[in-house]
Amino acid sequence: MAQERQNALGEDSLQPRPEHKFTFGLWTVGNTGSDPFGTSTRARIDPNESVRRLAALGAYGVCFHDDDLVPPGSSLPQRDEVVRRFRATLEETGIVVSMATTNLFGHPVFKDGAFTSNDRKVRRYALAKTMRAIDLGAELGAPVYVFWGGREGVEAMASKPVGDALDRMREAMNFLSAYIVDRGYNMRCALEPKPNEPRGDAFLPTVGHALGFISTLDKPDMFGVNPEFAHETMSGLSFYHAVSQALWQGKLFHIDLNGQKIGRYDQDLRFGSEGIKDDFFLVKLLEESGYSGARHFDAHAYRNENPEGVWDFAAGCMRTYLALKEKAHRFAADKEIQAALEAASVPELAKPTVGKYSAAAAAELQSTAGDPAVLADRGYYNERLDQLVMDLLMGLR
Ligand SMILES: [Mn+2]
Repeated sequence: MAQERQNALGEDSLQPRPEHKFTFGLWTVGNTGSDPFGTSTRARIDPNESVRRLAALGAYGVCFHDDDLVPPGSSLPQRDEVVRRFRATLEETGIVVSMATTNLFGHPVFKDGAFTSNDRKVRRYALAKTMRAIDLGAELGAPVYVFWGGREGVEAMASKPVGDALDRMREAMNFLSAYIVDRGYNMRCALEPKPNEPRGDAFLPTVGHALGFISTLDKPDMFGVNPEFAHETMSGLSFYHAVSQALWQGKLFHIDLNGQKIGRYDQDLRFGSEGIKDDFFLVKLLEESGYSGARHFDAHAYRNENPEGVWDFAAGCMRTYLALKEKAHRFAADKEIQAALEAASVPELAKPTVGKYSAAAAAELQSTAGDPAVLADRGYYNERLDQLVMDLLMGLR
């Protein structure tokens, strides 16, 4: 088996390396296990310790909310000292900052929302906090800034007209993207949809909603999406389809990988621990699409793990990704699978149906469109194809 796992470079293909671009949020490995029903089960990890442990495992980068790195309430000299130490750790380990974001959900001030709070003073505070967090991200070289609207939502329907809330969200995005340009930061923005939790209903609940919203912004080219496996799956939607369309529209700026059972609360499980077939097609898609961004694991260790279990969790995310990447190579090289794709007419879907409209093309189409009874007579051999995929994933081929 060990022999089979050697890749073309002669290195163990399951060993994470920086060029795989695996990244973790400081809040992911730093998760202390607290949940709505119980307190922390693990101590907070110093961000510098997280960077060193992740570097030792072969990760590429880390990302953070402003408050993950700089404890809230820090004085300016304290903030600068935290940043100086963190930068030294990044230089020592070669780990990069791959993304930055703002905590606009933890403090009680955001209980009614941040950019969409009904209180204008809260909205202005949220913008000011975000500008400082963008400065922090830029200072440490983050190429992507993520907006997850943690508290941007509502329970009492009468309390928040959705159109007004979307106006305020758009105003915030326009203001902050102009700020990034004004400061000369080389940074793109990614919206992270989620259907609910912690709010009863969240604004921009799915990737589709976010893509539609982006087209209304002042600088739509600066904005893409940061889809998350758990969030799309909570909606009962296919994450693979969401990512496929984001790529198709040139809008996949970042991605949050994890595990989630359908219809549950946001579980943020280890990547690959749920939905292995979805994960296979997702990894295949990312690896074959030319996507060059971070493979970010927005997940955390089970609450019953001790501090060592956190690093088992992190290693497991990367190991499963690399194993599925190898399965994708085998899928492409497997002659029987390629023949099954041919039998299912997969290559034919990539061919234009009729091409650009002309009167002549329309007339030609009408005279040659065929007999539906004849066209209906064929099979598409999807059962055989799907079983070959299952056999591949189960290690039977
Ligand atoms: Mn996320």
